[in-house]
Amino acid sequence: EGVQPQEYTLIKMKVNPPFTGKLAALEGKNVYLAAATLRPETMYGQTNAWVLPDGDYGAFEINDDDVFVITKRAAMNLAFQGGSKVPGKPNCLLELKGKDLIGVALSSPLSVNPVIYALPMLTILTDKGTGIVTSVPSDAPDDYAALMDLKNKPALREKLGVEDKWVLPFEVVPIINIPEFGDMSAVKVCQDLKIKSQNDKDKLAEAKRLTYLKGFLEGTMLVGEHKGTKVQDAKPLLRKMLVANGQAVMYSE
Ligand code: A2H
Repeated sequence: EGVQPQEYTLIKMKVNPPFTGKLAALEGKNVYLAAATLRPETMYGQTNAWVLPDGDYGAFEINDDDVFVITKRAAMNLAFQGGSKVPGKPNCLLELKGKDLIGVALSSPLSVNPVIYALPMLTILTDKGTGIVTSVPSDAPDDYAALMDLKNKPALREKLGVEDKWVLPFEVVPIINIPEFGDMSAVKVCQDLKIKSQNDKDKLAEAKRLTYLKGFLEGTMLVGEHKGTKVQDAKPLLRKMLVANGQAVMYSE
């Protein structure tokens, strides 16, 4: 972890009923996969959520209404930031593996896709954020590479227990223009660098380096209520709106 605290927005991706498998124990509760993002203004382009299949997660009581599925480590941090009934003491209702979450249907704030699914990503770190990542393949090279892995490799879908209908209907959504990279910067940079999979670590780091700062400084919103405004202006407004509407909470570590 860095020296400076990182401020994330936790996006509340609501689990849609019916609750099946292990999640059945949570039936009747407001359960969310809480995804840590630095880019709340990109939420229009969500196509899925990412979980680590072998990762350890829990369903934690955040307050009287909400249950968040996150890592234990994140629940502990959140419990010191107002995200628990008893300060500093997270209450785990149910332990889960990432595998238990694959295929769960979600409604996520701002997404142009009304229903998206939790899918496996093998490069998720369990010591960063919540261990849940929301996927915006238009603007995040990691997300684009991992989505293409699942779309283009039926054997990988089979191995990871991913059904076609959770992946194949979802197209990359143009949401931000960056003059140098067009309307889907992650797609362009992944293609330019010939990134072949989510495991192309060095190339993905380079892709992120190329797009990240430019997106913030030179990006313009193509969609939503701040269409036409700069990313750097839209970002704080959308973050504030999501938090005020109860669709997100702030989290730092
Ligand atoms: B970002 P930083 Cl559109 N493991 O959100 C791996 N990656 C994780 C993670 C974890 N445990 N937790 C969060 N992340 C991702 C959106 C996005 C992000 C866009 C573009 C770039 C981007 C949609 N995915 O991040 O190391 C999340 O993906 C580029 C770095 O703390 C989060 O923001 O800087 C970002 O990494 C946080 O990474």
